[in-house]
Amino acid sequence: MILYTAGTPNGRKISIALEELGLDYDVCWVHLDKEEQMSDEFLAMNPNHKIPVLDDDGQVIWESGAILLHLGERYDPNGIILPKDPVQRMEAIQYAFFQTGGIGPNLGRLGAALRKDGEKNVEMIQIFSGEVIRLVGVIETILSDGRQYLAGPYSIGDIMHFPWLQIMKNLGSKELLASKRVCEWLERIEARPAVALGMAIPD
Ligand SMILES: N[C@@H](CCC(=O)N[C@@H](CS)C(=O)NCC(=O)O)C(=O)O
Repeated sequence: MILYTAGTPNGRKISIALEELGLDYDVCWVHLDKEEQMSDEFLAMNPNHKIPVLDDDGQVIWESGAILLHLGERYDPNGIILPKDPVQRMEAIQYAFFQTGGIGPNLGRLGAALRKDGEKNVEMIQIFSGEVIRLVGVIETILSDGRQYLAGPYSIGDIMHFPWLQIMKNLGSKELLASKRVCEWLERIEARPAVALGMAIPD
């Protein structure tokens, strides 16, 4: 297996899952700052020019949620990242989709708006940060029934969200730090040895 990745939250979702499942894989670091994702070789794998991409013995998969689902369906007989119980399994998939339509694009665009050279677009920053804060509140509400992880047991739903929300925490987002259950949930995930290993890739 070859994981095409970079030191970003979307890439780290996949290295976390591969580490959780104890799978052997090679890492190919795609240097986004050098636009390697625009090379003909990379575009032949993913015409959407984004990491992560997984080449699993010739089967090429892109979109982090699809890759996690593939790993869970094919390599997770014990339900480490994709629960075996059908209801919990669908909840895990639900939270994975929730991330690709929620925290992923909104926090991604907020970061891009903040990093933009020159004059900042204050209105865009307000729109994206407002939505991110709202979504953190939704996760705080979901965790308020005492569940340890989003779908009940640990799952791809948590893996999809963790690297993104961990960045907010590390940047000292006051809204996130005020969300007690979200902070405790991040700490639970951070304590997993496979998460520490996956977060260290590809640096
Ligand atoms: N929806 C995609 C998002 C992937 C994505 O945004 N990847 C970024 C890095 S975190 C990227 O490769 N950007 C390079 C580019 O847009 O050219 C997924 O979940 O896999």
